[in-house]
Amino acid sequence: MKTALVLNGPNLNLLGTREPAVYGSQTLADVEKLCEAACAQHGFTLDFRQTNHEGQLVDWLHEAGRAQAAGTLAGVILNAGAYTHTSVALHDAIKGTGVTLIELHISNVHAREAFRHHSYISPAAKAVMAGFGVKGYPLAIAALAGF
Ligand code: CA2
Repeated sequence: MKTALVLNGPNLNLLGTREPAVYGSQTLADVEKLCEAACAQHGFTLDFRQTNHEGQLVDWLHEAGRAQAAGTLAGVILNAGAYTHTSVALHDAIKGTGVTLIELHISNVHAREAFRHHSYISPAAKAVMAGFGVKGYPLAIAALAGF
């Protein structure tokens, strides 16, 4: 059984505690449960992680690249949070590993502040999802199953 790796970046541990109009009221633990159910449906094992540190995300992407090369990983769903808009290092890690990756945002970043309109992740991603709320996570897992 292949693994779906779901990586969450900075401040996503605060989900459900503030800004419910933007991000909804579900917590990251609730999101993990949604992902568990989607993985059970699509025959994946779930590996669900969150970090507030850019270098940790880079290390996890390298690990994902090795797992994909070994045939044990279906792909990565990455909500890089604010690093989406700043991180050349994440862009390079995705390109450098060749990992199959879906960029995901809970909110529609294009309907928000101008500084959220640019993504360093998008040019390196296989697909991009934004604005589906936390339901985007199970949708992205279903999409991984279709690749
Ligand atoms: O819409 C998304 O998923 C974002 O990736 C979330 C990031 C934001 O910087 C991106 O522009 C879009 C922010 C995550 C922080 O989430 C919080 C949730 C509740 C309370 C405080 C922060």
